[in-house]
Amino acid sequence: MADKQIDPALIADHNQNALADMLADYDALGAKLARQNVDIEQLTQKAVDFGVAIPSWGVGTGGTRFARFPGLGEPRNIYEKLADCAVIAQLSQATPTVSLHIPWDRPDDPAELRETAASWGLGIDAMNSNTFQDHDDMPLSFKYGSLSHTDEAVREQAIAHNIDCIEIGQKLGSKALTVWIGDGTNFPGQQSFTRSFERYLEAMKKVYAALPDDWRVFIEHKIYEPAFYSTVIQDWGSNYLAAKELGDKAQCLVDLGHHAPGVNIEMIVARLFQFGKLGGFHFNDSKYGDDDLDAGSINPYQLFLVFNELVDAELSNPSGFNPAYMLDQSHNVTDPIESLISSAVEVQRAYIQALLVDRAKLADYQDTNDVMMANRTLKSAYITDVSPILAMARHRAGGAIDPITTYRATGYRETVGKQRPARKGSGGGIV
Ligand code: LRH
Ligand code: MN
Ligand code: MN
Repeated sequence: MADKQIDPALIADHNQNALADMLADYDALGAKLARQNVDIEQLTQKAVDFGVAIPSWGVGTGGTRFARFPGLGEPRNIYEKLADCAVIAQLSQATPTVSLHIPWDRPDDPAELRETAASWGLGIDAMNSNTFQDHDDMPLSFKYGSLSHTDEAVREQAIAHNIDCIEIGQKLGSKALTVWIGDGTNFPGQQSFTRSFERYLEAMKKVYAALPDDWRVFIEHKIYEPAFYSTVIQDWGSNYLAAKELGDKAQCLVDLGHHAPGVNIEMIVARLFQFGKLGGFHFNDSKYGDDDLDAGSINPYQLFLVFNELVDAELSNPSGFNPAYMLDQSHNVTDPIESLISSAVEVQRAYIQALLVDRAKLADYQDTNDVMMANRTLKSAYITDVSPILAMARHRAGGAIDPITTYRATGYRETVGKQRPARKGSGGGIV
């Protein structure tokens, strides 16, 4: 039995107040769905089974690369980050795991960290390596790149760091390494596109060789930033080529904020899955670039369309379907616990809405080129308010019917505010 961060009696109290309305809404939705031959109970079970990992760095309020605005009770170490993640998990019942970033979360005693996480009912998701900044304990600088650096000694330092992340991850029970590099150039002519990619591949082969049999490595692409002219792994094309070159354990990770505005991300998802290379996601939302805003806050239709492809993929090839779902967000204008709860719920919502798509009808409309009805089929799933299903799933799993209101009532933020004095700082770091 896991320890609880929030008193279950307080959650039960709040749920009691919200229960009658929730049940009425659930029954009404159940009746409506039954008329479409959809069993609401099956959807509720899918919502109960759904999980998305919390990024450890998301519970801080570091925020932008321009400045830090420390929030009340900001976690100061990985244990405090896990405590906040446990609150999110308990209230939302949708975030069973935490994704760690090294060196930010380097544990002194991995076995103890694993136990602490488990005591709160949390598992450890993918390990994220970091060669986009210099480390105090490393002699060489990543200023001009890491895995693709011109200097072999820097590349070896970056390889060793990635292998270190795998080794820490093994002790924590993780099964995946996510590699995002900031390597690239700011000026035309600064580097050779071809030779940089060759050096990257050669280095990644060494990281790949260190992967345990049951691990995967997720390669994350990003169009630009911190490099503004060219980036070594800039899009899904380079990502796919790298993953293909490395082998079956290498797959592509899609961070929703890492594409040019207007790019059809859902189509990238379909292509990667079709060719066995869809590894996972960093869910977030954005208006302009890698804004790292809450999932579903700017373009919820895009999130739904991504899940529409995922549900389609799962139905077409269930045995080949195993993408890792993570959030990746970090900003500084909301309480991060509230934002992460909200994102988890929005990702879960998109999944349930996508399950509502009448796929047999859609395929018919597609085959007969009935464009209007094909589009309406998607839209009718998207405009269905599945909130009662999400609320019921939380309730049944021991979470909160209304997680953000319940969170506010716990006074958790005020309590940790007293226990964790604020840290001042100037740089935010590039996330
Ligand atoms: C890069 C990124 C990547 C990093 C994280 C902190 O922009 O999305 O996933 O590991 O931010
Ligand atoms: Mn990311
Ligand atoms: Mn990013």
